[in-house]
Amino acid sequence: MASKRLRNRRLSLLLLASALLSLAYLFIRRTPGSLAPRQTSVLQTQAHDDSVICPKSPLKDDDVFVIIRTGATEAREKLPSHFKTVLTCVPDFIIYSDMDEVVDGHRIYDVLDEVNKTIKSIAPEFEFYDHLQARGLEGLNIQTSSGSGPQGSMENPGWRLDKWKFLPMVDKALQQRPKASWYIFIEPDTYMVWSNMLEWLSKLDPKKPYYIGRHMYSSGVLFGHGGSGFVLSRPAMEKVSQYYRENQNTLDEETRQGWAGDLILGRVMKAVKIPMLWAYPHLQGDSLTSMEWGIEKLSRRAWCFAATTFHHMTSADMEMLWQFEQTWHQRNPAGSVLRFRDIFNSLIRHRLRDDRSGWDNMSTGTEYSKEKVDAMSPNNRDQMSLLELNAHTSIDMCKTLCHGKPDCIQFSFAPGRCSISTQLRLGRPADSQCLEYSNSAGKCVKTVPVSKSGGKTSQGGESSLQSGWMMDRIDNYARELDNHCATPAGNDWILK
Ligand SMILES: *[C@@H]1O[C@H](CO)[C@@H](O)[C@H](O)[C@H]1NC(C)=O
Ligand SMILES: CC(=O)N[C@H]1CO[C@H](CO)[C@@H](O)[C@@H]1O
Repeated sequence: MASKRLRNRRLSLLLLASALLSLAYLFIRRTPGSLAPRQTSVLQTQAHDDSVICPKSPLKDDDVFVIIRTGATEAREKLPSHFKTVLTCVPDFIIYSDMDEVVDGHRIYDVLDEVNKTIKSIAPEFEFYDHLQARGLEGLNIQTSSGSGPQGSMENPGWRLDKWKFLPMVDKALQQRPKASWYIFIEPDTYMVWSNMLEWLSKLDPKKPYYIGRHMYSSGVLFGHGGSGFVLSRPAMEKVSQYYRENQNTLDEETRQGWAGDLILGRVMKAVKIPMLWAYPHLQGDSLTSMEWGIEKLSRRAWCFAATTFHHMTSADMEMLWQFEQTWHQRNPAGSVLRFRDIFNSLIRHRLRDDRSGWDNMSTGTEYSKEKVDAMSPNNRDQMSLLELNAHTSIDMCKTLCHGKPDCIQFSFAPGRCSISTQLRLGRPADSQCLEYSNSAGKCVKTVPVSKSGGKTSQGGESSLQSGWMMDRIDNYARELDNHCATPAGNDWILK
C-alpha cells in the first residue's frame, strides 16, 4: 500500500517536473522573438544599455568628436532629452556653454573663459556673462531668456552672447581632441541621425579640409547655419584655430560688430580659403513638425535624400524620432540609409487625418477669412467662387474648397478663417495658434493661445482650431515625390 502510494507520488512529481520543464522550454524559446524593445528598456535604464541599437561604422570611436554649443538659460531644459536619446550612441562628445555647471551628471564647460578681458569689459553682451559667473541663473527671468536665433528674441541676452562662442569653441575642441578626424557642431535642439552622419562622413577623406554646412547668406557672407549643424575635418579645424590665434584682436572686433557666430565662422572659412560643401538637405533647419515634405532646394528634393539633421526639435520630437529610429533599424538590414521619405511613410503619414481638431496645420497657403471677404471690392468679390467666399463659415466648406483644388493637400479651419495649402506639413497641437511662420527660423515666430477643449468656447468645448489633410491624395503625393528620386532606392550622398 505504502509503496504504491509512494510510486503514485513519484509519478505525479515526475509529471509535474516534466510539465514545468516543457513550460520553461516554451518560455525560453519564445523569449528572443517576443522580447519587445520597450520591455528591455524598462529593465535597463542605464545610459549605455544593451537594448539601444547603435550604428556600426568603419569610423573608429575616436575619429569623431561631437561638440554641443549651448547656454546656461537652456542647458537644463534641453540637454536631458539629448542624453536620453542620440548621445547614448555618441562615444565622444563635449558640451560648451557660457557657464561651468553639471547637468544630469555631465560636465558643461564655459567656452568663454579665455576671451580677452578688455573685450569682456567693453562688449555689452558680457554683462550677462558676468551675471552668470557671479550669480548663475539667479535673478534672471528665464522666460525672456530662452529662445534662440535672431527670430527667437533679439532681446535674449543668452542669444546675443552666443556669437562669442564660435571661434573659441573651434579652438578649444581642437585642443581637447587634437587627433580626431571629424568635428561635428550641433545645438541642443538639433537632432542628429547618428547612423547617417557616420555613414556619410566615412565616404569623405578626412585628410582634406572640409567645411560642411547648410548654406545661409547674410551680409554677403556664405556660412553654415549653426542650428542645422556643421562639420569640420581636422585640417579645417587647424586652419581656423591658427587663423584665430593670429588674428584674435581683429576677429574680436568683427565679432563685436557682427550679429551671429556662425556668420563670423563663415568669414574665417573664406579667409582660410576652405569652400563650403553645400550639405542641404542632409543638414537642414526644419523640425519634424515644420518640415514641408515636398520641399526642393538647390534642385534637390529632400524626400529622396538621407536625413542627417533636424533643427528646432522639442524634447517630445526628439524622443519620438529616436524611438522610431530604433525600431526602424531593427526592421531593416544593418547599414540601411534612413531617408526623409522613410520618415514620412513610417512616422508622419499615419498621423495625418481628414480632420484633426486642436491641431495647427502650419499651412502657409491661401487664407480665406471673413475680414478678407468683407474688405474686398465688389469687383474682386465677383472674381471669387461661392465656395471661396464661404470657406471661412464652416470646416466642411473649408474642406470642400480644398477638395475642389486639385493640388490642395491640407487645410485648417478656425471660426471665421479657412486656410488651405499645397505644402504638406505635420504641424503640432494647437495650444497656440501660429500667426506668423518664419521659413528661415523654421518655426512660428508669433503665436497666440487658443482655447483648449474643456474651455468654454462657442464650439462646444472643442479647441477652435481644426486641420485636415486630403487623405485620398496622400498616395499620389508620395508617389509623385518618389518619381523625383534618381533611383528607386533614393539619391546618393552629397559628397561635393
Ligand atoms: C585685448 O584686446 C585689446 C583690444 O583689442 C587689445 O589692445 C589687447 O592687446 C588684447 N589683449 C590681449 C592679451 O591680447
Ligand atoms: C485656419 C487656420 O488657423 N489656419 C492656420 C494654418 O496654419 C497657418 C500657419 O501656421 C496659420 O497662419 C493659419 O491661420
